[in-house]
Amino acid sequence: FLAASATSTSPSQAIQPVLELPYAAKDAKRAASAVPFQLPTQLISFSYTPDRVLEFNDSSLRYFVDPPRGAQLSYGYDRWVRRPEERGRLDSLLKAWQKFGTERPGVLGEVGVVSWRGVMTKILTAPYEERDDWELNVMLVGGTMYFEEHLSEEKLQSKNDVEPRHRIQMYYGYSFESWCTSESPSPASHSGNPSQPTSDGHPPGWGGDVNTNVQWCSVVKTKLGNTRMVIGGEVDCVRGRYTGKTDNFVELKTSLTIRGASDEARFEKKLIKFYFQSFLLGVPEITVGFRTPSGVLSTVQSFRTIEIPRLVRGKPGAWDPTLCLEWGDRFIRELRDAIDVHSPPDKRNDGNLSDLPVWRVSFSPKVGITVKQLDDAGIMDVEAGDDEQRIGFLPKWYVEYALD
Ligand code: 0WD
Ligand code: CA
Repeated sequence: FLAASATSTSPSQAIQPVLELPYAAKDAKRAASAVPFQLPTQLISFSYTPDRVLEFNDSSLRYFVDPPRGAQLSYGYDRWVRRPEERGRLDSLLKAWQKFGTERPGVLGEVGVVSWRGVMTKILTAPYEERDDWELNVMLVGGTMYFEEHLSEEKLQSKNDVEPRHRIQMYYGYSFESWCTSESPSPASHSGNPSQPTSDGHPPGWGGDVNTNVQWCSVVKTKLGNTRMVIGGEVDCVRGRYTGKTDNFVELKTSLTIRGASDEARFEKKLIKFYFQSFLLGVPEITVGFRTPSGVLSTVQSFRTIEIPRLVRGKPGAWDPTLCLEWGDRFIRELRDAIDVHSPPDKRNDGNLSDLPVWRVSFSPKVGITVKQLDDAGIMDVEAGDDEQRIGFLPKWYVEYALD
């Protein structure tokens, strides 16, 4: 372990590190001991409506259709209804988890981690992350750790003020989702001449204008090593009929057309994120739309999620998923132990509700992770930002329910 240094970037966050996990050396020559990961199964699903209202139904679920080659991914850009960036609160996942627990009490046993899938993806891919740092807020309530992504004010700001060039690239991804999906399950593909408008005034194959408020989310249970986890995430569409299982879920991605060896290596590096993002929710298929720099869809290729590690093995951009699982398992166990040891005994689990400790995990690429307990100012910062009454970052209603 690195020597403990108590210097903090923001005076309001810090007490002192309670845990420092150095970067998992990816060139380690040891045989990675396989940490098992249980196939995820869906517990419950929900939808966000165009007005960003959460509903426990599948109204926002979309169905895969083959997109027209040559489709223009900038189509509809000026009509994009864009959801403002917000803090990655757990509230809707907790509502779903509570609903499941109320309807089917006691089926799951002790759950070690509750998190959005995007956060778990960041944790597992950390050993290979070379550029982006990230932070989490963590609370331990009744034996379960809750993870929330922490975005500083500057990070939130910069996510909202993206450059036009970057903004249109983000839109290409959402537009591809529209070209690839339909509101109803239908065997017909989006065929026809993409330059010829249909009766609704849109080119054939267009699945409807983009509104990023709309999402369909699946909540699954799984297990990493000995830790049972409940993970929620957005699912782009299903192939064929929806059965309530994850086995025909499809993740949609766009990427620049590969033109040479260095493009290929870059794509293979990117596949680690595609892989873990889908793997964590049990999504078996990733369909990638390759596009020109100006946003014309050139080719479409589907990958079977479980085959991706074999595809990159031995290549220039190679990565090893067993190392990530091992790192993730170690991260979870050591974080939990550190929190346990440093929580005042009277505030563990059934202690004073309003006073639960909140922990800040900070990850720096190529360095590793530090964990600190937030001081009062840090906790106030985490609690603020909306009208919900909170204990740390968790809604008060949820903490009361969880400890009941
Ligand atoms: O706003 C935030 N900072 C966060 C939002 C942080 C963490 C979670 N969330 C929300 C998500 O919007 C969603 O409602 O939690 C829910 C589940 O997210 P997830 O599935 O865990 O998120 P992730 O795996 O990171 O992303 C999945 C998809 C993305 O697809 P691509 O193919 O680009 O990976 O969710 C979408 C996006 O389509 N997405 C967003 N869309 C609009 N605004 C955002 C966002 N901030 N984040 C993810
Ligand atoms: Ca996607």
